[in-house]
Amino acid sequence: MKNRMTCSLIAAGLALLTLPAIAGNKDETVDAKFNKIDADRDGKVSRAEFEAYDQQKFAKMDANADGQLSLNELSAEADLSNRDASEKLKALDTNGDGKIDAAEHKAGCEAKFTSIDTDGDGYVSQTEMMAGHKAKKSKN
Ligand SMILES: [Ca+2]
Ligand SMILES: [Ca+2]
Ligand SMILES: [Ca+2]
Repeated sequence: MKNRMTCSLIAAGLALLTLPAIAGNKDETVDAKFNKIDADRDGKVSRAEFEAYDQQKFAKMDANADGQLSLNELSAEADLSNRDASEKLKALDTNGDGKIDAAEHKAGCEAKFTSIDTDGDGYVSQTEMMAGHKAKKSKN
């Protein structure tokens, strides 16, 4: 798994976006989350499903509906420590304005999908999601 370090780090940072309440919990949560994302229930998460879920997440986190996620919105909704939230913000805020806009969020989501889809078949299986989750946890 060491050669997956880079992927894991990316996944770790980005996974926080769609793992709002997952800190310190167990695999059932990944299960539940997977089922939520897998809208057509075919047992795998397509990129479209993943992005749809992420967009919902974004809208939900964007408390003041300005189309951007501030550090406060990130830490509030994602239930992150301030440090984690600011790390995530730094990772996704590619234009450096201190907020995550929809495009940045989507880019992060795509990168995350790619990093989690370790066999590159264009779908995230439950196993892959679990592995991504573990990678995140081992970082924390
Ligand atoms: Ca599916
Ligand atoms: Ca930005
Ligand atoms: Ca896959």
